[in-house]
Amino acid sequence: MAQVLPAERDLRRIIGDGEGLRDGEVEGLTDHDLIELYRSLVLLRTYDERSVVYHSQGRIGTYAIFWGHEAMQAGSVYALAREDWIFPSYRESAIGLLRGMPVSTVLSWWRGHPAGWWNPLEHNVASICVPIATHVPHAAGLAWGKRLRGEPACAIAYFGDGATSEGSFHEGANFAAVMRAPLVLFCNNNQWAISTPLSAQTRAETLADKAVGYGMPGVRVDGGDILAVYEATRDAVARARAGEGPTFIEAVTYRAAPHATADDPSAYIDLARVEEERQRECLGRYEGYLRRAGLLTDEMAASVRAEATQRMREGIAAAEAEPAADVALLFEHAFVDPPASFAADLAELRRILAQ
Ligand SMILES: Cc1ncc(C[n+]2csc(CCOP(=O)(O)OP(=O)(O)O)c2C)c(N)n1
Ligand SMILES: [Mg+2]
Repeated sequence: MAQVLPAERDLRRIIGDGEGLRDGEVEGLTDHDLIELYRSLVLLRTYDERSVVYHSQGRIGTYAIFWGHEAMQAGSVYALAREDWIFPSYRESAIGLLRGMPVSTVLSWWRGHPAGWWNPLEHNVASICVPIATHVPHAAGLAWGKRLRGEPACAIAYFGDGATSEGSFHEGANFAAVMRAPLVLFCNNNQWAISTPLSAQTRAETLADKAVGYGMPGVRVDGGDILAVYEATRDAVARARAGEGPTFIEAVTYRAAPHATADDPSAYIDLARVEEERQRECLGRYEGYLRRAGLLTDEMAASVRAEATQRMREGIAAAEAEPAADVALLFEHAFVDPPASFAADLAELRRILAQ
């Protein structure tokens, strides 16, 4: 039966600190892989920073910032195969970019425009889930379906520390374990659920301990270490493909940005602690690792960043070029046989909007 061994309570880590703590290596990763991981990290960081600017310019709506969470997203996605399914929460809104989704699609989602809806089959990326943890049973069901069909694909569901207190998390995790569904439960433990700290969320010593109750392995990893995240996810995916069922990964970090653009954390957070975390952010740590390994120069870093910025510029321009959606959309797709009143309601709405 699964147990969280005391040794597993320590955070898995690969990246050193450039001083006393030595850099490790991940077996099987080539220099090319290390640079691809870097590109993903920069793309997500650039997406996030630009989105905060676009929000302040009134070009996108309320936005859930993921600054400092990029290593968890880029590292874990790199461990997946193209046929594996990704179930994101709002915190991973741009994760589809790592599967080739256009920037304009994700920005359109944050603009509340239908161009932001995508067909999940196109990239094997499910819709962005906002109701906390409700996608965990969906991911478990899809993974179980893959197993029943004898297909090798697995699924990964992303959620936060707060989500582990939700009924849907429990249902999904238990179901996946009982059915030995090929699922990776990826918890971004940023230690806050808006203003609720982890200490008020659970009495468990670690979130990974919860895995024991479901009979699955629980692993704790440094969420700011892209290589450790990659390795932990690769192990979990290998278990899933081998028919051994789900794994719970607790990636530990600290939320160093507001929950969203509508939040003011100064009302509840220790800003000195936030500043400390910002100094340890994941992109800088990985750049340090690559530089120490002789794989990254200033010119390369600047060109990867410029390429990502250019993609964002083109993405926002394309999103803003979308014609406004027709209001008929409000009435469509709700009923197979729409009530007769809909036609009159739509006519009324058009009349008001035309005024
Ligand atoms: C079912 C449900 N309840 C409440 C909310 C409101 N809400 C939005 S984000 C959030 C906090 C979630 O925290 P966590 O799971 O730690 O994820 P994080 O935002 O830190 O990534 C809450 C309670 C919601 N979206 N869905
Ligand atoms: Mg959280």
